[in-house]
This record gives sequence, structure tokens and C-alpha cells, in this order.
Amino acid sequence: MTTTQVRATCPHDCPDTCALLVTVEDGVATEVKGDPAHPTTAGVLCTKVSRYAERTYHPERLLYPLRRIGKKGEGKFERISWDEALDTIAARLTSIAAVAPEAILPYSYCGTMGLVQGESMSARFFHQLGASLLDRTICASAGGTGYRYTVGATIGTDLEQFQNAKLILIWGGNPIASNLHFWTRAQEAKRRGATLIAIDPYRSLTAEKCHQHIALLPGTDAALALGMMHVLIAEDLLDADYIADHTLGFEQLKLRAADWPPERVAATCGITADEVLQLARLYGRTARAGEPVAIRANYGVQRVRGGGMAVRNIACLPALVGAWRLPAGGMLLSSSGSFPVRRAALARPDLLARQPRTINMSTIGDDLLRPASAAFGPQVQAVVVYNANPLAVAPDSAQVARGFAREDLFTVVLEHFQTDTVDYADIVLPATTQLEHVDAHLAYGHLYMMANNAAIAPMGEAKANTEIFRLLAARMGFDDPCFKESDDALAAQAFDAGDARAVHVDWETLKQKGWQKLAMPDAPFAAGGFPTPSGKCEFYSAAMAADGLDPLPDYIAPWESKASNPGLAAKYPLAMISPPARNFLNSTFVNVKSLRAAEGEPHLDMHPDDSAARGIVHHQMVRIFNDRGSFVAKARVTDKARPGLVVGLSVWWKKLGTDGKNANEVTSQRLTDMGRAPTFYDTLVQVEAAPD
Ligand SMILES: Nc1nc2c(c(=O)[nH]1)N[C@H]1C(S)=C(S)[C@@H](COP(=O)(O)OP(=O)(O)OC[C@H]3O[C@@H](n4cnc5c(=O)[nH]c(N)nc54)[C@H](O)[C@@H]3O)O[C@H]1N2
Ligand SMILES: Nc1nc2c(c(=O)[nH]1)N[C@H]1C(S)=C(S)[C@@H](COP(=O)(O)OP(=O)(O)OC[C@H]3O[C@@H](n4cnc5c(=O)[nH]c(N)nc54)[C@H](O)[C@@H]3O)O[C@H]1N2
Ligand code: SF4
Ligand SMILES: [Mo]
Repeated sequence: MTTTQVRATCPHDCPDTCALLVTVEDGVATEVKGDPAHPTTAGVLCTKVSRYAERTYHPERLLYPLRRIGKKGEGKFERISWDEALDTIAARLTSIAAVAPEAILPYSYCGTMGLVQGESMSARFFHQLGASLLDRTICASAGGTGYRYTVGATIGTDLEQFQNAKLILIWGGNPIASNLHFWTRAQEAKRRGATLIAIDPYRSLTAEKCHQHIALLPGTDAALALGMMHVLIAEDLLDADYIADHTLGFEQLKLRAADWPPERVAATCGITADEVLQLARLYGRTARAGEPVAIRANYGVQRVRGGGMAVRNIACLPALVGAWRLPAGGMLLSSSGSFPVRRAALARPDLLARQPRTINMSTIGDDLLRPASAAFGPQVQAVVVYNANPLAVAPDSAQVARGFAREDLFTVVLEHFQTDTVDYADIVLPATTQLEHVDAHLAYGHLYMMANNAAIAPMGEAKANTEIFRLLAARMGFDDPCFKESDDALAAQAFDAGDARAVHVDWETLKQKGWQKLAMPDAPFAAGGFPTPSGKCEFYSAAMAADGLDPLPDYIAPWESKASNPGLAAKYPLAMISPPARNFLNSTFVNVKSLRAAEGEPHLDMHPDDSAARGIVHHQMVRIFNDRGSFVAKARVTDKARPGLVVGLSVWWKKLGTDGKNANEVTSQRLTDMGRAPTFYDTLVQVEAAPD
């Protein structure tokens, strides 16, 4: 027997991007574990990816190309050859492109975060074709935009510093579920005497283990941050030198913050004025004492109408108290902007003959149903889905299903499994998993460039995304040499080795070592140097003004809340959020039995006051509904949900849910203030006993 150990990288959409060691015995991956030598992975994987071999060898893996024989959505297919599949797709795309290439739409997100299996060969293919561009907004674009306006780039506190912080605000994140290797560091900080505070409408697994939990109403974080600014300024808990040297617009900010005394904030956020006051004081005084104060802001705050502004306001706080001076101070939203990635070399936008229109992935439901018009352009006639499961994850799911059910729409899906989206495909192509292909990765929660080696041969007739697009390009007569590049050649272009941050590591070395930390200063903004237009942390942003936004921190109320839309709230009085379940990764892993068993079934957590008012008891089946749709889940009566809030951990495959539906039946296609992102956690619903 030959046993080898292969260096790999977790491909999932998770900030931790763990270094993996895959044990391969006679060509079979027998164990996937965390690399003990990789500083942030430290030999530990989450439960999900410890099961990666189980997922890879799952008996329901798609192993052959398929053609639909049933109705759309029914999920009935027959096996066909690769030749037939590729010929069918090439013929159909060619004939659509002959009339209107923009009628073709790629739909992809982060099923793999790999730079190679993500937007490299696929992007080249769609650029050459002249297809519509996709605005990839479904996750992080609101917060990312708000952070960039303020700080300049998604660069923040190094994960490897958080154990040294004295105070950590875990703001809109549930790291025990979604950022495990940050949580390890937060716990170490706690052992060393740090205070941990969770800011979250829900008593998540994480909030439960923090010293304090501030359970504000969803979508009101921007007001809480303004209230903190108010107190910091009123009580002079500021770093005047840092403000003078490294920020822009303090005088205007002062006037704005004056409008937000703790009492007003308390009323807006549904918390007490004392909570606002004490939070600001602890933050300001700890910094004043020369101790590191850190904010781990996560994406929970930005899935609401004012999500961009919320992140922007939070991002002003570290500069006010000079927290950036210390390596363990400051803020981390995402570290992705630290990486010198050569996106254009990978995606080759220069192949575009002209600039096509852009379609927002977060409004795919409406856009698939939109007729041709001067404003919209041609009707969408073909969708090619890879690395994504829009039927389950996109908002306003019933509308998404109506779109994909269009008989005249040609749908191709590249997948590992027969997801809800695959059920609507005309042609299904079996894709390789991370164990079967090569890739290069950045991370959004740490600072290591990562390499993934193929550990095993492709399963069945599965092919890598890159190979599929290479083959399609050849069939369609795309003769630019870039369509012949191998995955290794693509991976070798992923990072700019000439950039000092990339420490000149070449791909061969990275592949062998598995990972390489970027050369970044310990405290990125200790001496200012913000990558904003002014070079300062911008409390006042001229760029925001130019983009039609309030240039100062502001509060933008949710689309759907008691305060902002009392008419709607009279009908649908409960705010619903649907954050990630611990054992799933978005909708990935829902079909892995052991992990689904750990989640049980779709639940809805609701406060005892809200259940009592509706005569609902613990473990009763309930129907959650609004004007957009409904889904059924099992009620859990618990004070983890604050009164007025219901929580349905997500994202379930619809067909593995209780009634063939999931939480996205009730979420809306309305977008955020910045970044054109979805507002998953900005949803009013009503709950009733489910009919038998
Ligand atoms: N196990 C697991 N891990 C994951 C994922 C997964 O599905 N499962 N998904 C991955 C992906 S793609 C992402 S983007 C990240 C997301 O993970 P996070 O960035 O942690 O964000 P969310 O999980 O959306 O929300 C985290 C917390 O925010 C709270 N929250 C909801 N609304 C608000 C609000 O208005 N204000 C505040 N302050 N808090 C709010 C929720 O109750 C939840 O506890 O996790 C990644 N990691
Ligand atoms: N209600 C609600 N909805 C949400 C969220 C929420 O919190 N609540 N979170 C949102 C967020 S943050 C995100 S990021 C999105 C995530 O949405 P998606 O990016 O669509 O994530 P997944 O649902 O995990 O689907 C990814 C699919 O890609 C496939 N895949 C993985 N690797 C490969 C590969 O190499 N090749 C191919 N062809 N396929 C591959 C997987 O099998 C999986 O089915 O969901 C969003 N939807
Ligand atoms: S999902 Fe996240 S925590 Fe789990 S192995 Fe992957 S990167 Fe690590
Ligand atoms: Mo995400």
C-alpha cells in the first residue's frame, strides 16, 4: 500500500481558509485533517470539513453529464456523454450569442473560493463570448463598500493578534459557527483577562459565551455606533493626536454625533441607554489606558437596508480612540484587500469586445423574468451556474424558482450534487471537488496565501470547472492562447510575485509549502497611511457624496421594521433573520447525512412572549409567512431570540426542508444602501401554527 500526504486548502466560503493535510492510501483519500504547522489552522478543522472525505465519496455525487428528461424543477435526468453535453451547450450558446450575447448570463459565487476554479477560465470564456457580467453581491458587498469608503481597503487587524486584545467587540458575527479560528484567539484573549462583548439580536452560540451580550434590534447597528461616537466625544475619550494626524472630517462628525445621545440610540436599537453609555465608556477608557481594543465586525450587520452605513460607522470607531496604534487593536471585517491578487490576469476582461450590461445576482428572480427592453437589454435566454446554488440561497426564492422554471430558458449547472438548482437544469455537468483539482487561495480572515494540490483523481467523469470551460472554448472556436492554459499556469498567475507583500514566492514553492504569510506591518494603520483618497480615515467621505450618499455617518432604518414601516408591521410583526447554521456552509453540506442529523430539521427560534401570544408551544410545527411566501419549520421556544425576533438558522436545501421550501421564501430582493447587496435579515413575517 502506498500512503501519501497531500497539502491542500479548505475551499469553502469561510474566513478561516484552513490548511489541510489529506492522507491518500492507494489513490483514496482516507483522512482530511488540519495542518498542525499552519499557524491559524493549528491542526483544527470545523466539524463540516472534517467530513470532507465523506462529502467527496458521497454515494450521490454527480459523476456523469446529464440531460433533463422531466419538467423543470422535477429533477429527472438521463446520462449522456461529455461530447453530447458539450456539443449541446456550444450549439445553444453559439446560436443565442449570434443574436445577443448578453442574453447569456454566468451565475457563480463562492462554492469554492479558489482563484483558479472561481473566476479564471470561466471568466475568460464569458468575456470572449460577450455575455452579461454578473454583479457578485450576495454576501459582502454592502459592508465591503462601507469599509472601503472609510478605511480605504479591506485591510484590518491581523487574526494572529487578537489574543493580545484587552477588549473585543464581536459585532454581528457568530464565530463559533462561522469563524472558528478567530474564536480560538478570542478565548485565549479571555483567558488572558480580556472582555468579550457580542452585539447581536440573537443569543448565538458565541453571544452565550461572551461576558456581555447587547441584543439590539436587527438593522440598527449604525445607530449604536453613532451613540458610541456621541459618548466618546462628549466624555473626551478620544485620541486627539490620532484624530488630528490621521482622520478627515472630525468637526463635521462631531456635529452629526451630537444628534445621537444614548437615549435616542436606545429607542432606535431597542436596548437601554445605559448599555450604550457603558459600551462606549469601556471602549474609550480601555483604549485611553493604552490597552488594545479590537472589533471583529462580521457580515451579520450588513444584510439590512443600511448595512453599508452600519459597517462604515463601526469602522470610524477605532480611529476615534487611536485603536489602530496597537497591533491587537483596530478592526477586522475582511483581510482580502491585503492580497496582491492578479484578478485581471486570471479573468482577462480585455477579451471583451465591448462593455456588456451587468446583472445583479441578488435580483436574479426578477431579472430572469424581465422581458427585453431598452433599459434592460435582451431577455436572459441562457444561464450557466457554477459554484452556486441560487434556488436555495438567493432572496425571494419563489420568484427565483419562477425564473428558472421558464421553459424557454436554457440552463446549465456545474455541480457536485443534485442541488435545488440542478433540478432546473437542462444540462448538468459533474464538477470535481477540492481533493480532485488544483487551486490557489487568498483568505478573508487571515494573511496567508494558500495552495491546494490535487490529492486524488477526479471521481467518475467529473471535470474541473476550468477544464469544462477550456473544452467549451475549444468547441466554440475561441482560439486565444489563454484558453489553453493549464490550472498550474493559471495558479502561477494568481498572486503578483513582484509585489513585496507576496514575498516573491513562486507557485512551485507555494505548492510545496502549502502556504506563505504576506509581508504586512503588524499594525497596518499605526501611523495612518489609509488607502483612501485623502490618505486618512474618512469620517467625511467626498467619494460617498459623489456617489449620492450622505458623506457622514448616518442611520438608515431597515426596509421592514416596526419603526420604519408600521403598516407592514401591523400585518407581519416579527423580524426574521436567517444566519448560518453551524453544521452547514451556506447550502453546502446539507446533504451530508451526519451534518444534517446534527442540525436535525429546520427550526424557528422564537421568544416565549411571541409564541404564547400565538398559542404556539415548543416543538410545534409553524408556518412562517409574508406577502412573498411561506415555509414550515419546528418552533423552538427560547429567550435566545429577543422579543419580536424570530431566527431560522440556514441555508437548508429546499427539498430537504420540511415542506420543500426554506427561509428565502420570505426574504426580499430589496437591496442595501451601498454595494447593491441583498437584505436577508431585513424581513418582517408572521408566524402561525402549521396546518396538519
Ligand atoms: N458554519 C458556517 N460557517 C460559515 C457559513 C455558514 O453558512 N455556516 N457561511 C460563511 C459565509 S458565506 C459568511 S458570509 C460568513 C457569515 O458569518 P458572519 O459574518 O458571522 O455573519 P452571519 O452569520 O450572517 O451573522 C452572524 C450573526 O449576526 C447576527 N445578526 C443578524 N442580524 C444582525 C444585525 O442586524 N446586527 C447585528 N449586530 N447582528 C446581526 C446573527 O444573529 C448571527 O448570530 O460565515 C461563513 N462561515
Ligand atoms: N436566508 C439566507 N440566505 C443566504 C444567506 C443567509 O445568511 N441567509 N447567506 C448568503 C451568503 S453570505 C452567501 S455567501 C450565499 C452563498 O451562496 P452560494 O455561493 O451559492 O453557496 P452554497 O449554497 O454553498 O452553494 C455553492 C455550491 O457550489 C458547489 N461547488 C463547490 N465547489 C465547486 C466546484 O469546484 N465546482 C462547481 N461547479 N461547483 C462547486 C457546491 O456543491 C454548492 O452546491 O448565500 C446567501 N444566502
Ligand atoms: S469551513 Fe472554515 S473552519 Fe471549516 S475547515 Fe474550512 S476554513 Fe476551516
Ligand atoms: Mo457569505
